[in-house]
Amino acid sequence: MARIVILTGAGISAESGIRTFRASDGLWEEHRIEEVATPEGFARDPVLVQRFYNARRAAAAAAQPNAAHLALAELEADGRHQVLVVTQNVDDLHERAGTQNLIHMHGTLTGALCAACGHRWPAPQEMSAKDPCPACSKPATRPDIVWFGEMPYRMEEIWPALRRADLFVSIGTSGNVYPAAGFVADAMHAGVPTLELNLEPSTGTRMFDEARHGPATQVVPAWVR
Ligand code: BJW
Repeated sequence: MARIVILTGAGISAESGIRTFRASDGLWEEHRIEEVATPEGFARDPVLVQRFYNARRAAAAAAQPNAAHLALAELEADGRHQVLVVTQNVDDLHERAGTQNLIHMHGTLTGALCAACGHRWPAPQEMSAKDPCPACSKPATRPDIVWFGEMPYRMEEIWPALRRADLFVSIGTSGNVYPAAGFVADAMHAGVPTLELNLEPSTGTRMFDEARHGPATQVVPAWVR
């Protein structure tokens, strides 16, 4: 059974109405993503950062999976391939579409994390940095999100899966943020064939064996079927 590792980014959720990071101005209320998505940004202005994630949590809850999310769930469900979806996205549209073998390498909006003791629990719709941790009671609640400078989750599972894959597919990601941006090179060095499905050529597009460009809701179902 062919093993397929699929990396997804913000572009796969764009047609569900969730904004990408680097489109147009790449700003949120005049703040660059690097300002609101860092531990330093959180230490500087926790109220602003919680507002950013509260708004994103509300947007994700109101969104629905689109034809691209559904096509990937079908690919896994038909049982002909062993599919692993590694998403950089913090929305839950893959799981709501039915994908089961899924890694959220940058965390999830539905999770809360205690910055003091590391305890994790389901996030309330509206979170505040003053919320006490249910385990240690310290007012150190933060979103369970991987910020710049932090180690993405489950890399020890992702890298071996990538190296032993029969195909690596990258969908809807600009190829600007590491380590995910390096997956195509990692796959290439392991002799794994690579395919890019993106609206436009990504930063690393020339490294892929094949690239198909267009909206995810068209190119992903067309590739799957
Ligand atoms: C469509 C479409 C449609 C639109 N259909 N397509 C210098 C050099 C190299 C690395 C570094 C460096 N300085 C610092 C670093 C490391 C840093 C990094 O990469 N920085 C870069 C900015 C240079 N990385 C980190 O800090 C990471 N940690 C780390 O490296 O730890 C150390 C380590 C060492 C060794 C091994 C492993 C680790 C952590 C990165 C955390 C990223 N966090 C964010 C925010 C948090 C999550 C959140 O709030 O949502 O994650 S940043 C943001 O970018 C978010 C995304 O997941 C991530 C990627 O963005 P993505 O998904 O690619 O979105 P866009 O908007 O960029 O692109 C969308 C694409 O879709 C575009 O191409 C469109 O064309 C396309 N598109 N509509 C199809 N309809």
